[in-house]
Amino acid sequence: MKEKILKELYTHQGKYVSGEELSEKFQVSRTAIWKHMNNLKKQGYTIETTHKKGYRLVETTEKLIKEALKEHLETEEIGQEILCFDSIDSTNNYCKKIAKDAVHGTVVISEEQTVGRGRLGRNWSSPKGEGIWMSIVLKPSIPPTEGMKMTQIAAASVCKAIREITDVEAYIKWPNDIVVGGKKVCGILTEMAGELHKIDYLIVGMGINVNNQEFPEEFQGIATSLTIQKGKKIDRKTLILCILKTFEELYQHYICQGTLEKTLEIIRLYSAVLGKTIRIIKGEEEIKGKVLEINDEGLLKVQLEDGRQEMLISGEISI
Ligand code: BT5
Repeated sequence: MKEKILKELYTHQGKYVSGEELSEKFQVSRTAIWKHMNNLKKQGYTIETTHKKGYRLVETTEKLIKEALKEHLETEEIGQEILCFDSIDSTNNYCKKIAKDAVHGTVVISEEQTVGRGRLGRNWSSPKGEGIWMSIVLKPSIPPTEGMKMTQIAAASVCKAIREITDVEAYIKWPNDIVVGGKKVCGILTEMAGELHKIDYLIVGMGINVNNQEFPEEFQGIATSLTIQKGKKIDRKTLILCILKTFEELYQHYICQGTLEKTLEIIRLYSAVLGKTIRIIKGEEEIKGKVLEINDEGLLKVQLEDGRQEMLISGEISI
């Protein structure tokens, strides 16, 4: 019911809808409508109420609304189903729960995550309303060994979209970070379920610091946000729409052509590591190497200090 009322308010595009009209349409009492409105307000929606005219949804940049996203979506498969939450443990966790029955391309977004996750069980700070905490369910017919290419497609789309929408000079720190001025503005977490030769589904989670003004002490010095870089607020909706559109273009190119060519063009152009000397962290051990290339499979070719060359498939590096 809450969803239906919200949709009705949204389709009136900022104009008033009377309680009577709503109660007739949905066959519930006006008191029930009033209670639903109060609940929506508690969830953060700005709904103006006047005695004579009824209710009006004020669209603000403060809150992501499914209908508003869907109205401007320019994709065929990614985001045909969108679920927006006020608070959730983790959008990746939620995707896992629904993945079996979810349609390919389902997008889950939450205003906050209470247990946002990074790789290897690390924590991902996801404060309310400040970032884009979003996951996509994918069901491609590709072998599991190719699954990690989705991280590259996601990284390329987020980086390109940030540049297009905000003009912030974002770079890709292989394999799963987007950085600005050496600090992390986005992290990507790709998870996979399936058998040895077949993927059941993939979940690509993106955490983007958009309007954060500050960070917990532990992340100061390593994290930044688009607002901090740009000096003004960024509209999350516009950025999400651009990310989904770019993701779909790169994804479809990869699925149809079987190559990462388009993605790699972006990854190489905006690489934060190509040609640089990096530290490769392998458990307790740390070795230095110079990045020679990102090959056609998206692997990192590194020249180690002892003269050997190594191909990194994924993992932990620092610049
Ligand atoms: C990542 O892991 O960078 C992947 C982050 C993925 C988050 C998204 S949000 C939507 C979806 N749902 C989830 O639950 N997760 C995904 P990793 O490379 O392991 O980096 C984690 C490290 O980044 C932490 O150990 C912190 O040091 C740092 N960190 C945590 N929160 C941060 C933030 N908001 N901004 C920048 N750095 C952060």
